[in-house]
Amino acid sequence: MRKMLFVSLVCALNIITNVAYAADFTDASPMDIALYPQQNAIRNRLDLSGIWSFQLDPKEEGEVGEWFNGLPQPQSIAVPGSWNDQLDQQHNYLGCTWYETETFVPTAWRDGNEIFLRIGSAVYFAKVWINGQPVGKHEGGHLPFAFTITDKVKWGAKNRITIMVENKLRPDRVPGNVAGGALASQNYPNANYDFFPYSGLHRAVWLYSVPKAARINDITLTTTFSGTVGKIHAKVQKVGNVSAGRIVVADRDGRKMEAQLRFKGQEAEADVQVPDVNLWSPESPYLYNVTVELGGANRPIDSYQLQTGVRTIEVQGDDLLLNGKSITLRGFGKHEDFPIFGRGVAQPVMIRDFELMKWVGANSFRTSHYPYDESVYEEADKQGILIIDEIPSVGLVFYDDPKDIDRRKVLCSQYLQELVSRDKNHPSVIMWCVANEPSPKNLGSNVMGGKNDAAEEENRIAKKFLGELIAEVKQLDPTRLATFVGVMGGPADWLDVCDIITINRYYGWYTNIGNFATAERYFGGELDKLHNELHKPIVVTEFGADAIAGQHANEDEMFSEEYQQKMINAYLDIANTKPFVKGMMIWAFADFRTSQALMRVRSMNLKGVFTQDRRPKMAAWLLRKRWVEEKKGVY
Ligand code: GCB
Repeated sequence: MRKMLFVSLVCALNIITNVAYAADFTDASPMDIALYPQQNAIRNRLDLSGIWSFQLDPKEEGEVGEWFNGLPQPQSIAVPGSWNDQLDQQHNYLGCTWYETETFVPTAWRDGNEIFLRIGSAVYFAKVWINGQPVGKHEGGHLPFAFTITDKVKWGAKNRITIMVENKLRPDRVPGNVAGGALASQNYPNANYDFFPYSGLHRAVWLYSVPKAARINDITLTTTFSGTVGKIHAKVQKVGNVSAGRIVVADRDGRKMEAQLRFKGQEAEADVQVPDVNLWSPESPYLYNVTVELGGANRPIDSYQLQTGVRTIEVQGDDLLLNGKSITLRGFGKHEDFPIFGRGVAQPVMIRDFELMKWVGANSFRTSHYPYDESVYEEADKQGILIIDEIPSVGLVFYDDPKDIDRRKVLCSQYLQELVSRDKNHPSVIMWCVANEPSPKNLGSNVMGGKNDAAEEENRIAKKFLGELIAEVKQLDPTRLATFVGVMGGPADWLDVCDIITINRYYGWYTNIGNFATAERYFGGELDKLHNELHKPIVVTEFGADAIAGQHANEDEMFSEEYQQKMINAYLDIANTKPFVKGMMIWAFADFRTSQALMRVRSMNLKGVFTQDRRPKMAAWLLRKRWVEEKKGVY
């Protein structure tokens, strides 16, 4: 009896305290992540990557127990990095966890600065404390969030930073799981997506300082050209009381072009003309150095440097045009995935991936199924690789609890704002992708794309949901293309809202198994049918087959390297006969970890043309032959 009373008292306390805490946590604002932390003559940054203290909290007692004042039984963990494979026996743990580190904030930052804490990615939900005081919360992984912490910093002493992170799979989350859906018992952990639900602080955590009185808050660069003259249009948002500034563009030879910024309110716009412009393209990824300054030229109050390329991207009729010239995407869908690191930033792997993409002659990839680390986009800018940039909206359905659907919509809109805010100045990003394979309830019976299997109400909800996301992202950024990726067997008319049709197809793998002739006929037939219906260029964003590295057999035997190679070759040949196909992206670049499931031997998706440790399978050599040596057709 006494014990029961104690339990209910703890519960009551728990509820009251949670309510009190909830009131103290502000949501992160997408505006605060527009400019990546930068070290320059005025701004400072401190990377807090390293070994942090960590504690699992399966009973969720940390908030009541005030673990934000110090973890009771910490163990070590590396940040960035997923927790799942760093800890013993916790591979499948997705519940509550606590991260803690301590740091001095440099005294030199004290006067005249606003101090921010920026978290590169916390999968999936995070709450943040500084020195035991609540700072803010954020939902959704793979995108950064930042909070100002100036009034909470202790100067001349260590500051404790505490972050609670959990990754519970729920139907009102994106991504999450499907409530009671067919997949509910078919994989473990029960994610509604085909990659392992790695969890934790996956990217760097930064402290950074910016001038307090007046500072640059956001810079949006857009580019066009006419003949040999390029134009860089800058829209600058600031905070504080300063009325002038400037933008300076420098080319590789040090030639400088400049325009003044005259603020009306907190915004200014300016055009910089670039004579004899070097356009940015995969063949020549020419980058200009851009400096934006506030205040007088001799003693700027704030300054920010970035790089941009002058390029345009558009769809005209059946064509995809980069700088007004037809371009075909040759590339991959990828994942951020590596043994032990999980989904944590692994920069040597990232550099290796760019080397291998160049080695096979690829010019593009999709950030399936979530935005990648910022360093990936910087590298793509430098190396001339085109990116389809996707938010983490995989596994969407439109037939379950309307409250969950509404919540998913709010989250997708938030992700789009954060994504565009973060990535809008990268020339490599040519397309925003608002979802991967949103699916009707009765997916599957419709392989040739004819019959529409979604119920009328479901259709209405799905089209509104997807149409609004496309409209939102186009409003945030009218200079790039917008799409979502269509699932095999899904309703073709949902795709109508996209600027360009992007589809995933698996004839010869999930259907027509082993029967190449039928698979090829269906694939070619469906491409024609979609084109006749939608009259837009098509990019096949996924196609492929699992191959166990080292497994050799006849070409018609699944899971062999020969089967994978033959299938990829056949798809590329078919696409070559269809001028409206403007891209072929193989699924996947490298093998990657998934939840446990019957179709996932070793808990891996083996559709990589490279193994998880980046060794080429036969299919990689095929691509190199086609794309680098023979340049067969466009593929
Ligand atoms: C798909 C999904 C991708 C999966 C892939 C597969 O359509 O977009 O996430 O991994 O199929 O291999 O089944």
